[in-house]
Amino acid sequence: MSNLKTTTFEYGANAVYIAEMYEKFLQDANSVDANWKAYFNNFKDSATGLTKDFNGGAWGKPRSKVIGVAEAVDPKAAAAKGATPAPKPSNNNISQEALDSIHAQMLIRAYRVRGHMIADLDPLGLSHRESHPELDVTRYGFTDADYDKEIVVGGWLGYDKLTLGQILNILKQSYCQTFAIEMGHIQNTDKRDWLHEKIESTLGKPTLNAYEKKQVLQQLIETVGFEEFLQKKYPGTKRFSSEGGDGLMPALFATVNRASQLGVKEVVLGMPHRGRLNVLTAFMGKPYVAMLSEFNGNLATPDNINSSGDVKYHQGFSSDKEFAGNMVHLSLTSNPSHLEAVNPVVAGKVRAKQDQMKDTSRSQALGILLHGDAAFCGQGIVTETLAISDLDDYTTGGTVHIVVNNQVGFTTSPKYGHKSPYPTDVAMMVQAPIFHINGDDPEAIVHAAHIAAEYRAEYKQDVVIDVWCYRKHGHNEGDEPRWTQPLMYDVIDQKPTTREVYGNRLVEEGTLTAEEFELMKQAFYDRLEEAYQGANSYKPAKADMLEGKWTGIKQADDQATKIKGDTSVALKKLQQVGAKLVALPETLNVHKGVQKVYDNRAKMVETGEGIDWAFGEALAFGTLLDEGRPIRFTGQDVIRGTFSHRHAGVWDQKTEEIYFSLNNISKTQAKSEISNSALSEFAVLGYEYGYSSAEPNTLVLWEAQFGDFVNGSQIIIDQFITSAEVKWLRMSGLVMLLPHAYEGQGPEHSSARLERFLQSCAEDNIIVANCTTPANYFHILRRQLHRDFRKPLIMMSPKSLLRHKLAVSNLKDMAEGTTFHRVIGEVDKIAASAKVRKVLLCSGKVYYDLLEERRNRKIDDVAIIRVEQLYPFPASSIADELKQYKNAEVLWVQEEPENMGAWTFLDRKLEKVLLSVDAKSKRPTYIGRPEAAATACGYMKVYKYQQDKLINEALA
Ligand SMILES: Cc1ncc(C[n+]2csc(CCOP(=O)(O)OP(=O)(O)O)c2C)c(N)n1
Repeated sequence: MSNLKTTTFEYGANAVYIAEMYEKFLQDANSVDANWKAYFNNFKDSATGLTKDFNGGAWGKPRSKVIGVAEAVDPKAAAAKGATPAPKPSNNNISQEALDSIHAQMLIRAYRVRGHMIADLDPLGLSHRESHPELDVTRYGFTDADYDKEIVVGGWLGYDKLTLGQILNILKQSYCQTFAIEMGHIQNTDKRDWLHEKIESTLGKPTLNAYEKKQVLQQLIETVGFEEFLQKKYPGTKRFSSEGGDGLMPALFATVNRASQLGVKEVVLGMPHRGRLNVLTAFMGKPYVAMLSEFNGNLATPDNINSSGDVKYHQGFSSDKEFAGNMVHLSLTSNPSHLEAVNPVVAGKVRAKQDQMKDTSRSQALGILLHGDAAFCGQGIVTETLAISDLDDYTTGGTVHIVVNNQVGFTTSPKYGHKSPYPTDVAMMVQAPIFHINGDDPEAIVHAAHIAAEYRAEYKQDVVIDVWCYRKHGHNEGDEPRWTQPLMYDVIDQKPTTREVYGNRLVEEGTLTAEEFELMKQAFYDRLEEAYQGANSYKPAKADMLEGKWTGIKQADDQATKIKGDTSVALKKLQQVGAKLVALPETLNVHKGVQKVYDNRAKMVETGEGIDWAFGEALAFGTLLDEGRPIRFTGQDVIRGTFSHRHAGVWDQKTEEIYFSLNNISKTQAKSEISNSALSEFAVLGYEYGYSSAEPNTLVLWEAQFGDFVNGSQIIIDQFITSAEVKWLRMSGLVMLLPHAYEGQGPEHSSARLERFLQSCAEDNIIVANCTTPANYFHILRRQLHRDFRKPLIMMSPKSLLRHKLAVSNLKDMAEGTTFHRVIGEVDKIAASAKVRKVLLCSGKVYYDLLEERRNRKIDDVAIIRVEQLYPFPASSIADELKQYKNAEVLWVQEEPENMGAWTFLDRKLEKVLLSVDAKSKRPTYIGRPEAAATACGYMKVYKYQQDKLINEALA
């Protein structure tokens, strides 16, 4: 005890801290925490008060010297010497009453910050929650004898004075029972004060009336009852039961109830496997009969829908449901097994809904994410999504996170996953309040959920509710958990369900009778039995994929992707939009270099010629905006453009304000949101995908800094972008711009791994293109919104071509009568087709290398055909071209190594085309770099040698 005394409040640094705070208070009373303010106010004028004490009283020195004293005390040196207690300063001038009061304040602060460390959180009682030294009253100069002593608390919770015993009682009830909170990491005083007030004024408990308590019990009855029913009827079938973690259901209901009272009309949810079947039914309202029909092995979608489907515990669902008397649209996002990958997708969807509702205060659409404890602390996407959660262009006004902390991940105990007591520390990075709740106390869960929803509504930031629970069975119902957690399961085996725990509690307190409890359980069981009887004859209702915002959009049939779409724009309109795009306000202080770019663009508009890639893109955007179709475009450095080519926004050189001419085309235009993203691929791409999956009428684009970095978001590509439509009947018109070309910049600045996208191509799932002209780029961008279906577009986009003198188009290539070309045939005047010796098929930048060299060498018997769209594979257009050159040798030329690029995707397809046109050449010949492990070499000299070689071979 004497050692503790050395750091008690009235010594050293704490004294300085309080003196400084008092100084701050004297300068501006509002600059200190509300409790301190009340406290200082209370004492300021008193004869024994702090004004005197701090201005030459207890410590007897003005502020600057107090700091000097603090600096003179070297805690490290003191520790080395054996930590002899510092001499106690004289308290001659500070009254015992004032000291007690200050000590009590320190104690209150300690409980607010550390109270969770001794809270009763583990329903299994296995985690050893020790007492915490900072919560020991002796540390603050009190002894057991002081419990009845009255202490001035300066208006805290409306009291002037409370006994130490009363103070401790309030603090323990508020912070140390089944409800606890971590908030010491929140730096904003208002937010902390808000939380203190909410929690202390309620002593950490909600006031629920009998009806509300029965509702909570009903939720548990449905959750536990459904799992028990499934276990009985389908023993051994994988369902990732919620049992042990059933508190997730009151958490969801309470969050949405309170959120709906605060104005939320749409909720987008994301969650993993655990408890999902229950969330789908009991919370989302998917009929039990539909779920049981799937358990019987029937399809989840009607027969006429083209879907390869997914397992039950990945399925999404939407419904309209009443919460606390308010209608709320719920949407549970389909998700893959890949834990946490759905997080940014949900956030992007929420943002899209907010934009649709013009909900700029972000109070009408809310995201709720459920997490497993192991996944939440382990998966990097959690961090990335949190990191973007409060950025202007990504915020959704706060996500409510519910961690179903069952204290195990598959077979792995928490000690292998995180060192701290909680799996939630990652959320501290955004200063989210983190509630820790004992999952066996549903009322504590409800309380946390209410406060979380209120906090989110008030501060528009993320909040975390960590529900400590357990997993009744193994990872799935067929798994034996006792192999790896034998002691834990000894305890779990003895545990009554949360339903029994809470039901019995309500019976004991007289809220309902034991018979009523039994009847409630039986009634639900009867409901399930009825659904079970109907499950075999159940026919799934029509798929909901094309309702609401998607009305008018169709699922593409196998011919649909051949439709060109009306992508041309009248020349006059192009000139008019172009003129607006190049006009910069006179008051804008434009950088010389940027002015030159805009002057050049002005010339392009004037002459209608020489339109480069960036301006072709601007015209596509501008004309879509002019038609009332919004643009959302993000990625790293996209405003200026990685290659200094885009300059979509122009920075005022004096104010750093950014001017977007795209938003100044006309009064009736739609708005573009073009913004530089955080340095993330995984979360940002996931977010933009999510946005596009909720909004079919906005052109949503994401650009990688270099295409090479796209693999940081591989899960989003594999699990969502390329497969969501067939798995979950969810479309997206997202555009991915991936700078890709071999230009001697080394293995990480050359390849967007085109081959990987092509390998994923089937069932017309995505569009993969590598275009060569600004006009074709213009058309393919516009085509994204000008067809009646949506498909993700993966664009290999250019680097050196951005400034290539040949890679230009004319306005008339975008005007009346023009369209996107999936294949572009020979453009030069070469020998008659019968005399053509070789046909070079290629895609992207290598085309210009071949063209220039062919012109240099004045070769006229080699034709070059560009495949601008690689997938859906334009077999008939290629055939039309090849028909002209039936006697020629046909080569596929690429820059990538033979095991990369388009070659392995195309060779068999080209073979079929050659067969179909009865060409002499039966197979295409490969020209390109030899197979390689690294995408590209690291030496310019080697690059040039390789590049010359492949061009030589092609033209030989
Ligand atoms: C990204 C990813 N890696 C690995 C897995 C395999 N896996 C499925 S569940 C699971 C354990 C999850 O533990 P936790 O997050 O605590 O959730 P719980 O199953 O305990 O509810 C693992 C490792 C996965 N689904 N996703």
